[in-house]
Amino acid sequence: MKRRNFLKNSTLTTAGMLSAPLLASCQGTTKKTIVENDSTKIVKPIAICTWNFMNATAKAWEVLEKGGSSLDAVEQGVMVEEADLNNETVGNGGRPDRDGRVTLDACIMDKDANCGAVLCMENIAHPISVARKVMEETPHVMLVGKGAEQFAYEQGFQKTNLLTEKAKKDWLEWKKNSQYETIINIENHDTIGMLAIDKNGDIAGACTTSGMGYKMAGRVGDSPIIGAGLFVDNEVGGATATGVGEEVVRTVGSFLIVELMRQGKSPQEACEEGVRRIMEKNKDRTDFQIGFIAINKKGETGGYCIHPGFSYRSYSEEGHIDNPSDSFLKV
Ligand code: SD4
Repeated sequence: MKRRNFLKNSTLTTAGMLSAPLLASCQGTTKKTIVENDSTKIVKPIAICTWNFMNATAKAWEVLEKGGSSLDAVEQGVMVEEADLNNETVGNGGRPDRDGRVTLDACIMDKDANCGAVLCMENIAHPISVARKVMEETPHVMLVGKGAEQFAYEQGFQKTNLLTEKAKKDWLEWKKNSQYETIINIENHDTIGMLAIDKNGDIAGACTTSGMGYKMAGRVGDSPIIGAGLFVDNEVGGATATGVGEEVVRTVGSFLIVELMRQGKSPQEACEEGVRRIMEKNKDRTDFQIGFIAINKKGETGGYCIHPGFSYRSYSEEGHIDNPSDSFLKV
């Protein structure tokens, strides 16, 4: 039974046990609340994404403006970055692992808490669309590696060489020292996580990445993990992350932020608390970046990060805006 129906039915059952006068007053209140909620329901279509990916939010807004769903908006929005060969942290053109293989991670989540993800998948240019197919065409949430790739071919996706000449050259250069450090570009374009609200007030989210450059073979971060790199609850809001995935996984960051919003925090306050929790577990460490963004049902947004330099893009009727994010560390 859908949760709403369950709540509705349990309200009716409870009402059956109440005395007539009390029932009358309860019904009156309930009805009024419903009417008030309906008449004051604020629907603010908006798309936001990690970093200043303006082409991605422009695409998402194009979908929303035409009345499209938040799910289509986030998928098509992040696809822009997956296709951009100059973006070295997402999709085609992403940096390979230490063995020279480009392995991609992505996940997507809709208004009904349906979700799909692909992890460590090679040779497919749009992992977000494969993640959506996992969500819509299989009984599963996650497909990994060869299985994800095979599923993608079965769904009609084409095999694509994702290692560009530039990425290959940089990797060969890196191999000279093969220093394994989880270096995240603090101020450069990075993983894209996107959240959107459509004209019905429904929220969806998507997150896609090539992960850490020169990572160990098989390494997967937070980005395709529902609850870590992305979480949406259509009754509350959504959150998504960029940065050192291991730290986001340890605190189940995006889920935490949505739960904090459920408890009454604004998206901004929730993102700040999310970063604080991570820093509490890393008292002696400042050598990594994480940025969270969040949106609530009213279309209010927030973003917060560890190091200065992170921002998030938003596109709504209020405009197409780059929102510099405040940071835990000030320099
Ligand atoms: C990861 N969160 O794989 C990603 C990294 C990231 O581009 O944001 N990088 O851990």
